[in-house]
Amino acid sequence: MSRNAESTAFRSALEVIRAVEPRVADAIGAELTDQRESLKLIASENYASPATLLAMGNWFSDKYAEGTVGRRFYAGCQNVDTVEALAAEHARELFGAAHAYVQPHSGIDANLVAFWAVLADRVESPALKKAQVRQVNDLTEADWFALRRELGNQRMLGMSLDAGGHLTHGFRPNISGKMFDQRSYGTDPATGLIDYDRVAEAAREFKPLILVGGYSAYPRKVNFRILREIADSVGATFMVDMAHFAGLVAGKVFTGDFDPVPHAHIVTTTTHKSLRGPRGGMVLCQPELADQVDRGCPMVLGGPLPHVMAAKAVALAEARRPEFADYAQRIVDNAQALAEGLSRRGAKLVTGGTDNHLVLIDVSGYGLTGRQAEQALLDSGIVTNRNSVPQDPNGAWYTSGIRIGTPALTTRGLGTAEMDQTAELIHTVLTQTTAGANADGTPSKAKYTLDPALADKISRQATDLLAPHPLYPGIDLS
Ligand code: DSN
Repeated sequence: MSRNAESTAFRSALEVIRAVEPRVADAIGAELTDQRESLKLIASENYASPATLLAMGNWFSDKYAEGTVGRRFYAGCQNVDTVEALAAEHARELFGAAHAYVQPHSGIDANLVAFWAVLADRVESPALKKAQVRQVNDLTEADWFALRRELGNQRMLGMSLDAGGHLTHGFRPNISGKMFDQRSYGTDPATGLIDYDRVAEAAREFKPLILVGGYSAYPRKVNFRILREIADSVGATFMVDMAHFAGLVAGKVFTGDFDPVPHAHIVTTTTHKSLRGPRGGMVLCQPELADQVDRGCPMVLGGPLPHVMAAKAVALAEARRPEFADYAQRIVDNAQALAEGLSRRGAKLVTGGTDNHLVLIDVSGYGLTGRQAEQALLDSGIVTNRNSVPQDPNGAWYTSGIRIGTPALTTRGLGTAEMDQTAELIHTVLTQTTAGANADGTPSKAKYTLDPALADKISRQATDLLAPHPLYPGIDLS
């Protein structure tokens, strides 16, 4: 692709936008500058290709397409059918999945579709059957009570939020914790690792309808074969949320016991994290759940986003290329180099290291909360996010951890030597930041002191580190 074509496409788009609302065009331009200049270490972010971005900016956005390919509630969906079928085909081929549903707008939406599908498939209910065949108007008062009871009393066992699970894996205040009677499994306090015997014990006691595997902040591989055996031993449906590590599955870095697709009944993901596609979600499943999954819209989701499905098709086609496997391996090599560099300098890491794309620093070792560390790093041009660590004494708002990940910097082309330099920058900021105090002298969980001259110096060093690896080198908006 000629660089000229990319520049022309984005420049022209901004010119058209600027003619209507120049402040939006300016903000889009400013976002590119910010992304180019910051050391982006947010483990769940990435940079989609220009082709993926452009596939979203068009008239597919204007089309309603409730239903699925060939079975729509609106006329004129032939072109939406083309892109949805292509995205699903690429997803099936890439992951070796029996069925792919590419409509979810986000990872949370994908999880809700999965919960719906499992409930609809597993919960025997005449009332539910009526609801599914769209005889909702025929439901009696007694049917409605039955529906609520039958759908509302099911159990979910997932990884706890502070151990690295996601909000939607049964965190009590989340919708998943309201839909299901929930229990969570954590990690071994000594090693920080999942203790599969404890998961099996919890499953035997609790007898969940759904066992959820997967995480947002666990820096290790998960053995999905063992989790499936646990699910089978109690008759649970095994669901995996692979949103964070889908790129590592796609790139065949996680294979065998560590690839969830052959082991789980149903797998959900986002498409924009390590998979490097557009912002969105997706569900892969075994054939027996396919019909229910395909009812995601309109049973759970609003109208699909055809422009995003077009971009999913483009990104998934990219992920099927051999170079994506190389990219996925480099993500992990970089994360391990970053972990090693931090550890060598004295940082305390949850589980002591990583074998995926993310590293979790326990910043209590620096005398800071996650919030103080996140802000001090941001002042220094390093973008991360605070995150709970297992058994976190500071809760989910202030936290005691910083989660960092390598998918974005790896896309820019940074390698292991630069990860060591990144570790040095992070360690310097965290050692030079001191926790502040409240007006009454008590320790503050938010205030901190960092010499602005040092923050500026680190920021310049971060920019220097990025300079040889320009973001979107083919796009010149000047
Ligand atoms: N927000 C995503 C993350 O940062 O991990 C999960 O939903």
